Order: sequence, then C-alpha cells, then structure tokens
Amino acid sequence: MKTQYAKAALKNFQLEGEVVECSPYGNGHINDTYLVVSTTGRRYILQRINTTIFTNPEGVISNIQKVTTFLRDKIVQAGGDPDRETLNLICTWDNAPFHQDETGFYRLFLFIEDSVSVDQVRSVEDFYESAVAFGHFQSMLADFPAEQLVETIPGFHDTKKRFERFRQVVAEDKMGRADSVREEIQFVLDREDLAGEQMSLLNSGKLPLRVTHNDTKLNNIMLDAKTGKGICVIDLDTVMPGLAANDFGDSIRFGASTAAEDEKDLSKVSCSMELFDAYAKGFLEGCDGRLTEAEVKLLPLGAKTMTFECGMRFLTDYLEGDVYFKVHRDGHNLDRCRTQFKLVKDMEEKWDQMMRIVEKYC
Ligand code: ADP
Ligand code: GN1
Ligand code: MG
Repeated sequence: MKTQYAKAALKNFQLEGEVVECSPYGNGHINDTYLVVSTTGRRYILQRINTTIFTNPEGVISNIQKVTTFLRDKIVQAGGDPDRETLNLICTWDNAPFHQDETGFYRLFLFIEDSVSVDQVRSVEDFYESAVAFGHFQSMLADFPAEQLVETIPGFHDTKKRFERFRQVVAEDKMGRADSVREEIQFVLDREDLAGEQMSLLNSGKLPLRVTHNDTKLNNIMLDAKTGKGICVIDLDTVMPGLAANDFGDSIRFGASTAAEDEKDLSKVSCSMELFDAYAKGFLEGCDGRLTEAEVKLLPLGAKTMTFECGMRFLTDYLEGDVYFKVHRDGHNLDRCRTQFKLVKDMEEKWDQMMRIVEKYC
C-alpha cells in the first residue's frame, strides 16, 4: 500500500520520462526509501520522511537545500562532479523541494550512480575511505554558517538528556518489558558518568561546536563501485551543530564492529583495533588539520559515548514498544542494544590501546 502511495506521489516531481519501477530500497532505520527507474534509464531515490521523528520536515528539507547548495559550489570549484559527490534534490512541477499529501511528506534525489553503500566493511580500505570522506565532509562544512541550520531533532546527541529520558521510560515500563531486561538496564545505570562526560566538556567551553553529520554509519556513505573511494555522504537529515568526536564515534560503533549491528551471537561482536586505527587515520586526514588537540584527544571518548548512547536508544525503544527504529523481528531492538553494550565493554577493555592509536595521529 505504502509503495502505491509513493508511486502516486512521484507524479508530482520533475522526473525525466515515465516511471518503470518504484520499489522499497536500502536498509535505513528511519525513512521509507524507494528506488525509482524511469524509461530514460535515469534513476532516483524517493523518500517518505518519517514525520513522527522529524516533526519539522520543512526544516529538514531547508537544511538539506542549504548544505547541498553550499557543497555543490565547493565541489565545482575543486573540479569534482556535483551530481555524484553530493545529494541533489529534484523539485516538483510547482518548483517545491518536496511534495506533501495525506499519505506523507516526500522528497526525490538523483541516484548516485556507479556507487555502493555497505552494511559491513568488505575490507580495511573500505573503512579508511569512508573515514576520509566523512572527515572531508566536516572539513568542507567548516565555514558553513551554522546559525542557518534548524536543529532537526533537538538534543539528538545530548547523551545526558537521553539518559534522563531512559530512566523515565524504565520507571513507566508501559509494555511491561523491564523485568526481562534488568541486566541491560543496570548496564546503562552503571554508566551515568559516561552519559554526562562529553556534555560537560562542551558546556565548559573546552570543545568547539561544529557543523556535523551526526549519523555517520557506514551505509550513509556511497563508495565508488570501481575505486572504492568514498564519493558522497548521504542521509543529511541530522546535519546540524554537533561535536567532531561524535561523527568519529558513530562511525566506529557501526563500522569497526566485527559483526552486524543486530548480530544475535555476541561472541562474534568486538571492536576491531585494526579498523579503529584505519578510521582514525582516515578521519584525521579528511579533517585536514582542522580539529583542535582537545578534539583529537576526545575521539576515543566519542566512540564509547556514541556506542553507549545508541545501545541506550535501542533499549529505550524496546521498552517503549518499538516505536522509533524500524524493526524486522521480535526483540530486534534488544538484539541491537546487546551488540552495542558488548562493544562498549570491549572498548572499556581496549581503552589504553584506543588512546595510543589516536595519540599516534595527533
Ligand atoms: P534512512 O534515513 O532511513 O537511513 P537513507 O537516506 O540513509 O535513509 O537511505 C537509505 C539507503 O538508501 C542508503 O543506505 C543508501 O543505500 C540508499 N540511498 C539513499 N540515497 C541515495 C542516493 N541518492 N543514491 C543512491 N543510493 C541512495
Ligand atoms: C538511524 O537513519 P539511519 O538508519 O541511517 C538513526 C541513528 C542511529 C542508527 C542506528 C535519525 O540511522 O541515529 O545511530 O539508526 N537515525 C536517526 O543504526 O535517529
Ligand atoms: Mg541512513
């Protein structure tokens, strides 16, 4: 049914030729994504924005328009291909950057051709290349006027605030699931200090607020199908002011894991130091010397905090009845939460090694 609605919504956009295919696509946890193919062979990505999560979808679109226009200029100046190196919104026949009807809020992008996005690294090089691209993305946005951006999800990486909300959700226990996950709940409660650590450094002025991506998982980057280079950072819904270490950290929690985010066999899950090293090297190269010493030193903490926060978010959603992240089986959010906590434990054990790796690149 949703696909039928999406097909109907497509008629409003300025696409070339006639639509020959419109089918669900990708593994994102938030929006409904469709691959669209036209009779001319042109391909597009249609998305129905999750407006339960993004309550100001106009703000999301406006951020994306501003950021992609800004990036397009830089890419052209550098002699790059702006149709492949940044997202490109296609307008409606009325020249609006989105279409809204009773079935949802839709947007259309050009498909980034000859590229792949992966859910697990195929090689250390893949991860290194994604790191260079995410670092470069941050570096290109270093002079973007941050005050022009809407905060699309307020407090998105305010781990302390998320911790307080977690406590409330446990107390309410509206699905009656808390008793079955006491161990996981205790894991969170034992780490209250970790939840507050980065926010207090930020509030004391020791860290700069930058324009960051905030959702730097590996499948949010398109790698060139031939060269494996990271060509385009996608999923720009959460581009807003944030901390450099969190962009680093979110990539680590997803891409440096030796198993999938929802792996049930926890013995397979650990944080690979080889991948951590490759990402640290690539990210700092991509950032091109723009990070302060304090920011670089904070990269391991960014990794631990983002992994902890994400696990806590999965557990919160499990306790609330799976209302935020898309789930594909019973207990899916709980499985995801457990991999994140396993990674946090592993990072606690490998902490000195992580610090040494980052120092090497200081
Ligand atoms: P979500 O917010 O739900 O994670 P994404 O914007 O990340 O949605 O899109 C989901 C997936 O769709 C991506 O992981 C990627 O594989 C694919 N995708 C998204 N945009 C494009 C694009 N412009 N070109 C090619 N593939 C894309
Ligand atoms: C979501 O949209 P997607 O799948 O790229 C989530 C991230 C989480 C991630 C966990 C807007 O990312 O914050 O880290 O799932 N995005 C949003 O896999 O909440
Ligand atoms: Mg995504």
